[in-house]
Amino acid sequence: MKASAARILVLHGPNLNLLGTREPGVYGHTTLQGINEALTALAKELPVELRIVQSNSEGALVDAIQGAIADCDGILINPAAYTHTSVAIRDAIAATGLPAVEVHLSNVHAREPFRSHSYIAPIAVGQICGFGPDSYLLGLRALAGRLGK
Ligand code: CA2
Repeated sequence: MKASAARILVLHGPNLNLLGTREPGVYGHTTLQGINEALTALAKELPVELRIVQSNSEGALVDAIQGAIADCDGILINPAAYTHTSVAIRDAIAATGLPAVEVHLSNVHAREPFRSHSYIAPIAVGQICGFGPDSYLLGLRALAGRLGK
């Protein structure tokens, strides 16, 4: 019998809906839709199934993470600014018991000092940053590998 594909929740945090439309000097010209299309194409190849959510609200992100307990095998997350502030998102990911990979477009360690601290990294499988949209694709490959796909 053919094994079913791993299911991955992809989460984009606050302001990432603005990608490609504001501050291209920092975050590039690729839109969030472009990133999601690239992730969807890679997901077909691996193969894995994706559920993609973007929210500007911490509570909505926590709800989506809790929802993953029922029907996902892993989490790929760019928590955006909540990376540096949110114990709630960290606790929610830890509570799922699911492997999570943290990704960032920019190299958070080469920017303002406050961006070097992540509440998420200690409970993540790993952190990938600085490769622009490719951070997401590298993260998806890494997570799929961790899930045996
Ligand atoms: O580099 C990343 O992916 C970040 O997660 C992006 C966050 C930032 O707070 C993190 O330190 C690093 C900010 C996302 C804001 O996205 C925008 C996109 C276009 C215009 C304005 C903001």
